[in-house]
Amino acid sequence: MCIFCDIIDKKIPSTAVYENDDVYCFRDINPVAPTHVLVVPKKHYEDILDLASKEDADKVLGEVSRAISKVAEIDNLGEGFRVINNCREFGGQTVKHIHFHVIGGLKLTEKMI
Ligand code: DGP
Repeated sequence: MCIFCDIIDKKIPSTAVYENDDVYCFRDINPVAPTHVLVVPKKHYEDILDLASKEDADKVLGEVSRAISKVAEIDNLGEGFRVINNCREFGGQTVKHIHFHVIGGLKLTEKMI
């Protein structure tokens, strides 16, 4: 059972921002900024290392980058934003279905790395 697969299948409600055949983008349940959207490939990959080992990695990452651009357009993030992918336990990943946090809507001052 995967909570993001259930969200993608609309078994669990979410607030959609953008969707196409390959990705689903919805608002994070615990937003840390005015925009906090999760960009999620519809096909299940556990994390970025799992995806990288698959043949369709290039296509999926291309779709992710285009979806991020759509989200930025929809939420007026032209001045900038941050994209975060947490990978596995030490990266702080809690949901084991690859996803990219798009965070923005204010000036992000804290440099984490
Ligand atoms: P991560 O820690 O990188 O695995 O981020 C998982 C994110 O998923 C976290 O910011 C909260 C969000 N999240 C978890 N469950 C749900 C849910 O049921 N709905 C929505 N919209 N977001 C969720």
